[in-house]
Amino acid sequence: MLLNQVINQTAHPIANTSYQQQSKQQFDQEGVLVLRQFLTPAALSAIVDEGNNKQDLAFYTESGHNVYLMPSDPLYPIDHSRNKHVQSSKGCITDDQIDTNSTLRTLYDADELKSFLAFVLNEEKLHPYADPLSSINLHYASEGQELGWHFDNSSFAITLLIQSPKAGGQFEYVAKHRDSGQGDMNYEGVSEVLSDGIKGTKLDITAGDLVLFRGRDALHRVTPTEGDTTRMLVVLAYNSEPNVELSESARMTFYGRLQ
Ligand SMILES: O=C(O)CCC(=O)C(=O)O
Ligand SMILES: [Fe+2]
Repeated sequence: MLLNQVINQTAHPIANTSYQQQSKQQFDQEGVLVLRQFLTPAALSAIVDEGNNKQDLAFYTESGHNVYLMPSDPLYPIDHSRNKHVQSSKGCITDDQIDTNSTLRTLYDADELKSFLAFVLNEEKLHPYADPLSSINLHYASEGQELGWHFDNSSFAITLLIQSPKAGGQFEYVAKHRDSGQGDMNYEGVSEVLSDGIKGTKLDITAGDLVLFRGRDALHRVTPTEGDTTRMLVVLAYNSEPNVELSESARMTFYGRLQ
């Protein structure tokens, strides 16, 4: 499939300067940008097919972790927001399992998309991961599976919702909930979210939407899938520097293997 058959460029003219500037301005203000119906119906349907065909290859993980995705700190109690555990469970297929001629690869590799995203993210250039697993991931959340509250390790995330469950599977976030660049942990604010004192904003997205967010500073979660339709979501992962591999510990946790 050609790029102009993959991206709905009528709604999202990513090569257009004023569209780029308007997108960047919105992203800077909100910390989140949703490009609704970014994929054409044909591209979405091809990706749904690939997702369904590959679901039995998925590696499933279930873990308890703190919101910082870091080893616990013995200086704080176990129920302090620094250490408090939340649960995450999901299945995942990795870049090496995505077809060479996949629509996802056409999208991921496209210079037009990388330039657009780099502009919005205020990065010079975007690079793929140097390891064979981490660039394109397809996540599966079947009934009861969820992602607990967390801050990502990477500074930005690009996701594409491929299939919504019948209910649940709701992405919720609290934008700009800390300033990690300044070493800010915001234990108070995290504690308020964990105790439901601060509610996350629900992002109302449907299959085919692209979402860009600053996951290192936005606290976010995905509520449990309800019903027998699996939530499918693609993560397009890039780096601001070339030749970066995802850490071995993260690869073992998420994929169960290094290559
Ligand atoms: O599934 C989503 O919508 C978000 C995924 C996410 O937060 C992550 O993979 O870190
Ligand atoms: Fe995340």
